[in-house]
Amino acid sequence: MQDNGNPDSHNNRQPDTALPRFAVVGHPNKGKSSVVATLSQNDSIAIAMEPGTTRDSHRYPMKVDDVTLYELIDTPGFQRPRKVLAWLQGHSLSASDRPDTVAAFLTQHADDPRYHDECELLRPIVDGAGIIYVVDGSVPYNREHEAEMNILRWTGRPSLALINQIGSDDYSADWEAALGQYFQIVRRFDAVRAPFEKHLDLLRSFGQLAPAWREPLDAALEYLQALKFGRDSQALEHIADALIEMLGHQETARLGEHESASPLLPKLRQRWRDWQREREQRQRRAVEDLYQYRRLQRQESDLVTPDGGDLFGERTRQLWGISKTQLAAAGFGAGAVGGAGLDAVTLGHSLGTGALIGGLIGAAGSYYYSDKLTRLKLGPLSGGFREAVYGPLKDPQFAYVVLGRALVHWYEISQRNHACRDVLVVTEAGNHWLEQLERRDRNGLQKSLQSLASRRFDPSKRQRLIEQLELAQQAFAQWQMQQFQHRDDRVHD
Ligand SMILES: Nc1nc2c(ncn2[C@@H]2O[C@H](COP(=O)(O)OP(=O)(O)OP(=O)(O)O)[C@@H](O)[C@H]2O)c(=O)[nH]1
Ligand SMILES: [Mg+2]
Repeated sequence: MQDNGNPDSHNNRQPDTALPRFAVVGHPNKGKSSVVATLSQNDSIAIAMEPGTTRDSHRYPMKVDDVTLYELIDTPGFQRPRKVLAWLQGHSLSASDRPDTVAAFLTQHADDPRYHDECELLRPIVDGAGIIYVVDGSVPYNREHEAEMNILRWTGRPSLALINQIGSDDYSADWEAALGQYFQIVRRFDAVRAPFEKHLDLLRSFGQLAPAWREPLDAALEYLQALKFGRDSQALEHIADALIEMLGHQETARLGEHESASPLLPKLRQRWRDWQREREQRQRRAVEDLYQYRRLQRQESDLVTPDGGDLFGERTRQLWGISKTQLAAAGFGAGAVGGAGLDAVTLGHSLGTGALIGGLIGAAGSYYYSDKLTRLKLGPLSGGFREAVYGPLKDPQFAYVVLGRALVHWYEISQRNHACRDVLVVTEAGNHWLEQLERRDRNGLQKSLQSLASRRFDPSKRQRLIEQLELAQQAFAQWQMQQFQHRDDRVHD
């Protein structure tokens, strides 16, 4: 699997001319480290509001299966560009010696603390890296940047400019006009929010910069696409295993012959819920590891919903459970709603399984995860004790809550960029994601989920469950895209 490892000092590297290498440079605090974090898929890189966060250059390889696809070099920002340019101009005789003059500048100023940052950022370029120049398109263009752009042009290295968008104002057209005069390619790229397809587009652009990089970058594109596909499907395995364990889980305790069972019930229920919460966390960590989020756990321990996001919260049920109306809208079948009493819904008939699936789906909150659905079961007396068993929970809402929360977490993680430091937030939805599933697939999923809670899980069914979850995953991603579209439309109205 991928191993980004720790950054190494570029001084230790063996030159490898075929490996595409890019030094990400620019003014302080314009998102250079964010670009590096996103493109090297490494969330351990320091990103901060304060200028001067990055003090030394570091290499960050993008590796898949021990193959380094390309390398990003994070650098400090320019500090004295005008002075450096003046020095270069004073030491150059003609345009043909400009790259050598930049190299001479480095040799002469290697130990000069005034030019520490310029030496750090120029050295990898002189050593053969391409240039990614990052500017902030949300602030007006100013001439201060021209000294920086001139110095970069003097290196003679392949170069590309990225217009990053840190704030909400948009001056990118002015930037484009200016940057176009200095750089071979100019692209807009939001380091924090650009979707994965944009990362791939950017790699394609890099391939245009130097013929020697085209082939390795085409290969990199294929690797990255395969990596994403592989991660999405491994995430499903983690979700399937969590569902199997969570829906089938039981807590047990021993009960003396004359002991009353009633005090045991709240105790076992608490234990059961704690176990479920812990198991869900484990599943989330597994998915985060898969996508190389190593720091997320500490910074953002949980998905945030208005009620704090607890697995057993009322709000959680409303978000991810299925209501009667949604069931009807989703076409679980005529007769799925009503007919079995005021709040009770019998799904068995409409799904053609012949089994009672629903119980009390969509019922008032009091029925949700209630003892009406999960009582304490007592085993036979043996040696003066009985076994008291709590679980599995028969409420079918629970399966949809667990699945919905797992899918939204997966979606947020799989879409996230490694530069993002925001808290994960779950958005509310008007309709239900299940509506995106074909009716046949919805029923198949329902059957599988039901079997998880009703008896010991037959391991030969795991593969089938994963196939159903794959459809659910696609439906969920489609639904999320529609939600975003819907929200964007509202913002622009
Ligand atoms: N909204 C938004 N914020 C960004 C983006 N890129 C950077 N930022 C924010 O801008 C600040 C600076 O980002 P860094 O990536 O640390 O910038 P830098 O150029 O490496 O900064 P120095 O190392 O200090 O020179 C951070 O607070 C980032 O979260 C972006 O694309 N969108
Ligand atoms: Mg930085």
